[in-house]
Amino acid sequence: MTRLTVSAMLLAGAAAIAMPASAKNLNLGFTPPLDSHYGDAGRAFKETIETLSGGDITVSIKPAGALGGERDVIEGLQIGTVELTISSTGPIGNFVPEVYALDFPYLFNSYESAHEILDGPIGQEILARFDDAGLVGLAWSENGFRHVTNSKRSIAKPEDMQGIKLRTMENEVHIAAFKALGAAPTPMSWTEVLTALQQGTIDGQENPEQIITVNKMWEIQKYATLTGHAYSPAAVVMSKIHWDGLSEEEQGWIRQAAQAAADAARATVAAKEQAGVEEMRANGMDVVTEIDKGAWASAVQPAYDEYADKYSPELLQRIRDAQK
Ligand code: EAX
Repeated sequence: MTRLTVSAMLLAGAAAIAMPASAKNLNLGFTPPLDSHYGDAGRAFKETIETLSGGDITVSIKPAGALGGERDVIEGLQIGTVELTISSTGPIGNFVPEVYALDFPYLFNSYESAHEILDGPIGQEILARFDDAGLVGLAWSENGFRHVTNSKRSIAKPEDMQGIKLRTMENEVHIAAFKALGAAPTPMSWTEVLTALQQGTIDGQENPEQIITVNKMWEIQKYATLTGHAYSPAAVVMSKIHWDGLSEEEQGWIRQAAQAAADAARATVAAKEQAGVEEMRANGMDVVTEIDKGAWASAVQPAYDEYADKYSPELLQRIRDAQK
């Protein structure tokens, strides 16, 4: 046996002695960079759970798509290869159909009403449905109100979207909405978007201001339009396989950490969104801020006509009624 093997075994033995028997390390993946509202949420989660557990539970943050796109990571949670994620709801409807009720365009009137609804009975009922998919929906973090960027032209009216090759999330309600606007929606994982924009295989994409600024999208997108066409929650989700391996006390700590993550993301968006629009302009983007939201909402109505009855129409109606 070589000296190297012996020292490696001694190191491994020492590490095992140093880590308490109940020690658990959880990987937490998301697609935005660490310097983002998702990163702030991830750090809040990590700090909270490591404090509450006295270090028995540690978290390894895996930003910028390190564990794959959002859909891949959700599949990883289902089979237990990944423990945790903070994921926009975009692809989640494919696993938990009730989540589609949150992705309809121009559904939420404001951040305040979105938070109130998501943290109230409706949002909690939807989180409870994650169980059916081998997932544990822990809390509603935040991505933000989504806006359109593109490299072709300044867009102000719905008809300006005609023919724009626009990347969408893998979300059939969003695909239907941009088809109704006359665009050519192209669903793909976020991990492919920046390259596709650089290569010109797509003309544009749609995301909240924070995603636009933290990815310095002015380097590859000349135009932005603050359409605010959909509010994007971000779910804090755990693999049920790993959740079931936790004690009740540890599960309580995980829930507290998830809410701390959600609060951190919302605080970052509230603090940075307006300055972010100025940053987009300062970096040369042509930003259209005033649009006729009524005209845009009417133009995407076919998405409701096609999907409102398909995915938990009762939830969708309750969300609309709660904002009257
Ligand atoms: O990192 O796929 C998307 O557009 C989502 O907004 C994602 O969180 C971006």
